[in-house]
Amino acid sequence: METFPKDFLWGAATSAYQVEGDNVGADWWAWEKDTGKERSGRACRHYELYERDFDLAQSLNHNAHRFSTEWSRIEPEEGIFVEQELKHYVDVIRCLRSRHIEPLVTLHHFTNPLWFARSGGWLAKGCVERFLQYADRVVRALAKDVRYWITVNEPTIYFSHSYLFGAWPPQQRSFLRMKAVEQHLITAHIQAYGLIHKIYKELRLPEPCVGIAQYTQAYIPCRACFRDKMAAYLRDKLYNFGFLDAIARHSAMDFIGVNYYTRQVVEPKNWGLASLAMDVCKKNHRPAQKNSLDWDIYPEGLEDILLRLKKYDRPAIVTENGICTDDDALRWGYIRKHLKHIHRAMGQGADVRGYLYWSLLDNFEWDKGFGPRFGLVGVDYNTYERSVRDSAKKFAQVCKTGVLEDCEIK
Ligand code: GCO
Repeated sequence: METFPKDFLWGAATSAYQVEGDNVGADWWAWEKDTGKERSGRACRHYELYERDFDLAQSLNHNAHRFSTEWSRIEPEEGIFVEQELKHYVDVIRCLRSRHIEPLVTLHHFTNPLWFARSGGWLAKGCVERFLQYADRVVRALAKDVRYWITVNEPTIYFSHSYLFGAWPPQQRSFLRMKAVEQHLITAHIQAYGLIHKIYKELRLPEPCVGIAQYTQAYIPCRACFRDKMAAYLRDKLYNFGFLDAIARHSAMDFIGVNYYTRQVVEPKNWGLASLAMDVCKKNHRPAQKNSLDWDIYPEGLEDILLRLKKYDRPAIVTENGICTDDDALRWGYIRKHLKHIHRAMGQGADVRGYLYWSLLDNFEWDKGFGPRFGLVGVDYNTYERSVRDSAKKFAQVCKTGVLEDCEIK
């Protein structure tokens, strides 16, 4: 039996574009249309249904909820801020607070306004200033009721998918452009960190907690050979810790948001840079249970990551951990195993303050569309009816008591 601290944050996470619906001003909206990708459309209609969704979160004993503000709603044209949309997010936060749920707000979760993308996006000169102008308006509007801010969600996933792999808009395939975007995102975070603290001081509010949500995964050498071990070491250093090291050098983080799902079994075909950076084992030498996107389930990797994050001497919050599956018993097993490994890490000195399951709702899984179902709460995309899964009810018991009972798990 594992017991978590009384003040542990328990809940779930979403992102605006994936759940709200009708984010017509975003770069993703145009990209889906132009490329014939599955459309996000009305998503889960969370923009209209958020009160009912937060009633469900409250009924599931969540005391925290992470969501993002949609930049393209708030600033549909450069310099034009829509008060009504800022008011919407004020209402969202009031709704959470009235249900005793702590809001954790993400400013950038993969999507950009179309005007920003057309002005060169995160490659353009002035991109950081544009982001800071948006951040300034949002933080000033919401500061009174928000303690936790996440400036950028998974910067490494964003710049690799959008500027190196060419998988996401603007579908660039350039190492140098990716590095330029990485640098702009590092600068944007550092300056947003300072801006948020300045605003709270101006408004005479208690200090906020500002960080990023860092995508992490376990890199496991497929064979005990030097090449596989070297590649796994390099990916871990660059992909898991590179961005964090950069912002830590500027002391620009009050906590570390940790997103963790899976592992990567590393097996470079040759000594080429691309092979060392990206090749994985495709022969299933290390079989494991998997989610519906074929990602290995590897909870021990989260324990290792949390222990190695101690070097930053900052508290961690697991800001995303979840499984897309049609087998809800597997979902509960996934949650339990990861909570067990978080607790083991805490027992070895990791300062973990919370766990937010990805996701509260089934939602739009980017270029994978609506197929993968991550939600504690299922969504019927025809009727928008919600259905609370058994795993959500089991997790609710842990959220209520802070105790993870021993039990048979899949
Ligand atoms: C991410 C994003 C989420 C995803 C989730 C499942 O981590 O990629 O934060 O938007 O939907 O991780 O892939």
